[in-house]
Amino acid sequence: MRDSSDWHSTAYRTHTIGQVVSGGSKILGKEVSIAGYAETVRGRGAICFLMLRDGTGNIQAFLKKDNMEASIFDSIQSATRESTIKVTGTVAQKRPPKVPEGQQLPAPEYEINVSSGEILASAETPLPLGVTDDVNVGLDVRLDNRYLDLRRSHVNAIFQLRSKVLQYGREHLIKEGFMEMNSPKIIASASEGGTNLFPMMYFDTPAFLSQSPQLYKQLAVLGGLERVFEIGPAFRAEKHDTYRHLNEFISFDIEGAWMDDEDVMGVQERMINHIWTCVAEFDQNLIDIINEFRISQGDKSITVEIPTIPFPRISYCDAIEIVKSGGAEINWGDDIESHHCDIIASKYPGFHFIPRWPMAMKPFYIHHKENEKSSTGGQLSRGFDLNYGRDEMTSGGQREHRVEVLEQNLINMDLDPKDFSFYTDGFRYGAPPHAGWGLGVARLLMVLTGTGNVREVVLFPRDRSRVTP
Ligand code: AMO
Repeated sequence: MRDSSDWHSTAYRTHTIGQVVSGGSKILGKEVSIAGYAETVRGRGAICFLMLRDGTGNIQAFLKKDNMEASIFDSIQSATRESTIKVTGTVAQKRPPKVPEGQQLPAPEYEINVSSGEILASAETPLPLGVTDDVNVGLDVRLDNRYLDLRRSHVNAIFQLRSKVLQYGREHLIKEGFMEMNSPKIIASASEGGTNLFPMMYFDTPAFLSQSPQLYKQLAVLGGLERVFEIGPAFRAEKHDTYRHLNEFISFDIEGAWMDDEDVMGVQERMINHIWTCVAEFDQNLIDIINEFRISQGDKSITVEIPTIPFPRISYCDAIEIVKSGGAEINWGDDIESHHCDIIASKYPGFHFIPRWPMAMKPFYIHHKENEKSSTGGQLSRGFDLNYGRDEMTSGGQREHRVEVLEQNLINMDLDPKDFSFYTDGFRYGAPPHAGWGLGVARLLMVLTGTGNVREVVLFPRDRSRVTP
């Protein structure tokens, strides 16, 4: 049965349901095997209609007791919803619906006239949440049963879109000369501050889970891999319990030699523009599925508006003035918090960069030019954020490549250069000026899909109260 020259064909099916639905005219009358989840099982006596769904679509299978082994018919007829079933039969065209005279017939639909089948695994009842029927359950129940939640079409569409976003991002960076790398996730010292590390024992040595690939992507660039990117997990032992924080998240990072902050902001906006352009061109079907659900819930539908580039750049100093003129209290040197971002976003509603933060607010690895000061004399850095609405999507910047300044930065931030010698030593033998950024994948997807919580776009989120499934 398996046709090894066609990847659709496996041990359990000759065709996907999508192939039969869209290509039925080419295989009309042919015998096929399909497999999927039982959405509904209807019919009485010697006739049964089984609606089967796989990852590519759904189709009706028609079973007649006279046409098959009675015990198989009986087992399928009594199958519970979401049980997995394989059926074999011929492809038939469904009887076209009656339409008023003069009106065009809809495109032909196909079904399977079943001759044999098999229950692959029975589903227990009741289901903890509705898959095809719209039963309102809370996010916690959904996450506890993510494997079922994922079978709902709009949830499935979100994760297909997530995969596409990563694919388009990758494609774009490779086109711009970046190569993919992987950094260790077990590390010896903090890159993003020492308070939010998850400690662990690495045999007899204390170690931590990595907060970001920061120091390693820089070492790769120092070693001559001029343009690198990584899509990988980052772990933060933050006690936040918000819609945008997780304790494990996927960070999409780049680092490039001979580049400054403005260069990598350019990479970022071109990449986001490319992702949105591709989604608009190739993935409207997924957006439609998400919108169908949103509309059923009374939510506004989403449209993929391709952001124009360049994104606005609002320097930190200007951002502070905008926040002040919006009536909020803030001083130079303060963090720009969500309610401040709302004021900025009312003026700049799409993606916008906030470059040139005060050096004292940025990590030790960020570069500063000694002559770049605020009007009150505060030292500015080459660090930036990318924001959308009230949320930070990305942090990045040009990096400090002068080893003596780097060591002084560590001291200024009460860190011991000795703890970072594995990193600072990489700068002793000639270091190219370089820059990069780290983008929170879930936050970007929250924008694209219009969801209000990163947990909606992360398969198995890890937060303070959740470590399973
Ligand atoms: P930063 O710590 O700002 O910078 O992280 C980069 C981006 O990662 C996302 N992010 C998070 N997402 C979900 N939950 C969290 N707890 C969380 N923390 C951060 C955000 C954020 O903008 N090394 C630098 C990057 C660089 O300079 O290259 C860094 O990690 O979207």
